[in-house]
Amino acid sequence: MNKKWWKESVVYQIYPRSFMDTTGNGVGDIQGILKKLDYIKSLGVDVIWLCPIYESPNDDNGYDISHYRKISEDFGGQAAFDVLLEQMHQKGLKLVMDLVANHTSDEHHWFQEAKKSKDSPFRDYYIWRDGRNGGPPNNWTSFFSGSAWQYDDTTKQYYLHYFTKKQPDLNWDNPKVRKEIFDVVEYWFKKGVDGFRMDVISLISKPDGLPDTTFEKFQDTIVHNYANGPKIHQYLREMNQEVLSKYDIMTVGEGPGIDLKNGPLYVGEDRKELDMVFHFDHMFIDCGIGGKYDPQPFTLNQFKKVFTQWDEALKHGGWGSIFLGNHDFSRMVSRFGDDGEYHRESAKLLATLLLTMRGTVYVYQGDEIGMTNVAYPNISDYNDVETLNAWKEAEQNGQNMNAFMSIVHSQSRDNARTPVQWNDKKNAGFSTGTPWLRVNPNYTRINVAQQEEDPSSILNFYREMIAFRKANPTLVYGDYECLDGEHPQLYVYRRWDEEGDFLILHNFGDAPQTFDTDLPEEEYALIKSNSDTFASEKFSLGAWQSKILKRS
Ligand code: ISL
Repeated sequence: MNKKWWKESVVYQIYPRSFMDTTGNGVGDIQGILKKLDYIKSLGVDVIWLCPIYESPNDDNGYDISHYRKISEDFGGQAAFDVLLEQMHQKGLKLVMDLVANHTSDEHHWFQEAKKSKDSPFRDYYIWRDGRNGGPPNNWTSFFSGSAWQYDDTTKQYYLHYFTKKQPDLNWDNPKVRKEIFDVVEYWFKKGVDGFRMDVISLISKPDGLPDTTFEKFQDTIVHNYANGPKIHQYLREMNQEVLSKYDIMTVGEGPGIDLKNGPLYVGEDRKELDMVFHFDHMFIDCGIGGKYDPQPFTLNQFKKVFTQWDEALKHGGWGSIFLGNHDFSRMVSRFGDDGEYHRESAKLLATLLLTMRGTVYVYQGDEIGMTNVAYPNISDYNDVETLNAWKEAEQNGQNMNAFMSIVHSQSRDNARTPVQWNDKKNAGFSTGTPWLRVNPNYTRINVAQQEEDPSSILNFYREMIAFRKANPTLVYGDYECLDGEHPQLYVYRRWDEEGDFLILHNFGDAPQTFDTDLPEEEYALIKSNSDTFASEKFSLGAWQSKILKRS
């Protein structure tokens, strides 16, 4: 297996609006990140991935970019950014930016020009079609509810938008568009940026003829109509050849619709496209026919299977990304752990899982202290456009809105966007003003300051686990095998190479469990656990306990 710095890295993801506000306007900023750089460094991570900080009207909180080369003044502008990059590099931290190139904001000057007339030199930067029978050109729906087409009165055509109507999709079939984007990427590399996370990169090549979808389940429409279009690999190779290959950087493509079959095509080392992708097989695990807002129960075995199958799919010449949450999903401890009685244990269990898997590890801000989902009482407390649109649609469909509110509580992206809980003071120490999104009321209990003081906190466990992974490259590169034989509550796997042989056991539940195995218990030593107080037999686990055993 080829060794690379980005394979060994632990990445810390920052959603800047919610990280730390230094101006008192209620919105996080770059100065806030600067203030907390030593904290981030103290976790032992290597890379920071910053969600978009470019100029944007914020219809989708920065994922609608109106200027690719300008840092938003809301976040402190270019000057603050330059200081951040310099200080990060001085501290040995790398910076990965977010490239949102499937779409722009409708306020980007390309779109402003494009919509003026059918003859605009920028018209072909976007995807315009005539309507069909007095309605949109096809039956596609947006990720954020409603039609994926918006009628434009000036030129009497529709434009395509997979996300909000303020996020028109770029036309990557136009070589000028590709050139523009490659130039943007190069611009940031020249400034010293160390890589890109590429937003919905799987969607950039549109299918020939934009055919109607025939699928009932939105997930299927994504896979078959929106993602992995006919020229996707051509465009990624082109980007690699033109820009990426010239720099020592890392790339991670975000990909709805990336699955076990096509995943290796994006990241195969010999294919010269991307280094890694984020697939969503475990993130969409609870989506029903109606998608994310139609949640369905899932089993631990489904969850384990995702990790096991992806490891298998990428082990020959590819590389994975290991994450359990980000700014688009509910909090990992609320979703895959227990945010009640076993909050501490289960958050540590999930940390153990993240940091003992093969792949590059991504930790989302706040997960290192076990931040949980929030449950705002009113829909007006929510900000996320996906949530608000889903709410409107449910109302129009006559759904029971009390029941829908509990779906919002479990599914809303705002669960992950509440301000970081720094201390138990006003607004959790995030801002002296009014936070753009209300702080989770549990900040008095769950916060960084309190966990700094507690040697057995979740925070200190993350530090230990990150250091442990760094000290044991077997956990980065070594082989993986799942050994629990589809146990409904245990997840047990082996990680090994010439240097070490680890057995990692997790109990995803309250009832104590014993791993039934022929492995020789006497040859194993307990190296680490998320709890000292539970089961002492090596292959036995208390509620939400994890153990790392090493074979002699
Ligand atoms: O958030 C999702 C499910 O709730 C995903 O479907 C998400 O929309 C998809 O993974 C794409 O996400 C990315 O692009 C969006 C942006 O809103 C997300 O924040 C971003 O991560 C459009 O740019």
